[in-house]
Amino acid sequence: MQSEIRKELLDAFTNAREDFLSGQQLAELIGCSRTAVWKHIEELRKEGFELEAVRKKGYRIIKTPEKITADEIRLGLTTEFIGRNIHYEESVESTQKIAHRLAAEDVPEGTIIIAEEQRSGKGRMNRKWHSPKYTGIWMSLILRPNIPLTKAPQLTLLTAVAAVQAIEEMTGLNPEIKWPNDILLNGKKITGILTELQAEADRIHSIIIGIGINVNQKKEDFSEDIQETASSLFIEKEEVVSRAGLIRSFSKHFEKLYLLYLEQGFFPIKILWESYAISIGKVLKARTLTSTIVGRALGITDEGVLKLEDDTGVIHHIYSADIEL
Ligand code: BT5
Repeated sequence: MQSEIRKELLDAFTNAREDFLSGQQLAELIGCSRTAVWKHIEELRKEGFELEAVRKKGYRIIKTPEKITADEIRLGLTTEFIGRNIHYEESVESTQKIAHRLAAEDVPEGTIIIAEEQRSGKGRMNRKWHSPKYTGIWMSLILRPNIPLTKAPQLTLLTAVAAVQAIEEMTGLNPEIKWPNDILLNGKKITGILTELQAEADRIHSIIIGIGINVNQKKEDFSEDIQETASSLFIEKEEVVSRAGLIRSFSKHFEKLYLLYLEQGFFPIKILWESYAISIGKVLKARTLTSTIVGRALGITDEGVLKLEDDTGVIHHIYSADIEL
């Protein structure tokens, strides 16, 4: 956990943008002593921030560290509650596991758990999610919406829209969504989403959304089994992308969509989702736990369920499946 002074210091630098802030100004803004300001500035330097200090002008931040730190995410974060409380770890089994524990401890809605590496990252249905160190965004987000259990999958779709918008904003690339939870660039998977619940019979206590984004991996960073099917923003853009910047952008887009969803329901999200979806209109193969259905994707229902029309004209509603294009 960061101290309140540190949080306010980073907010002050965020608001000042490129301007210098003097020790005196910072002390007044934060309501602490100049010595305390100086002490926190030294700590930021130790974390890898570079600060320029100019006599009679003060300080400004000119470079942020390579590793993601909670402080770096906070510098420039414009949200009200998504990403405001950050739990950061160097190496974990899975951020979902920590999120489940924290959710039960009643941390604030919008808390994010981020790790530099996951030793056993989780996909859906007990599959593995590769999460090598310092290369991607491995993060879980805790939400507490007042919605019925059956609507929880809509939040997976909402998350996919937020992730696409953040990737577009940060890279100019145009990813596409494959129902329900894959984000692809040039047909290769760059992002996966895993939605889990803590719930009683008819009431959601928390929704834990896991998001994995391949950011700066090179081809050889992927294990052999996924080298042909996975990609990263670095591979597609041929430039290193700021992970902290991407987390901030995701948080901003997510918060906007989530508030819209709570106010107006799924419909506006559905329109956006369909505008990014690759699968609509195409013939797909959906493997569910019990059967395989081939059909043309007509779209999603207002609940977020995939509609497939088979060649006899029967429309199937797919709640959960793996899709082959
Ligand atoms: C997903 O599962 O796509 C959900 C992934 C969610 C990961 C996040 S990271 C933060 C949070 N903490 C966790 O422990 N998990 C969440 P699924 O649709 O089942 O896809 C899994 C399949 O994708 C695997 O079986 C591989 O084939 C492939 N895969 C694994 N790692 C990948 C990667 N880094 N990039 C692309 N494909 C990958």
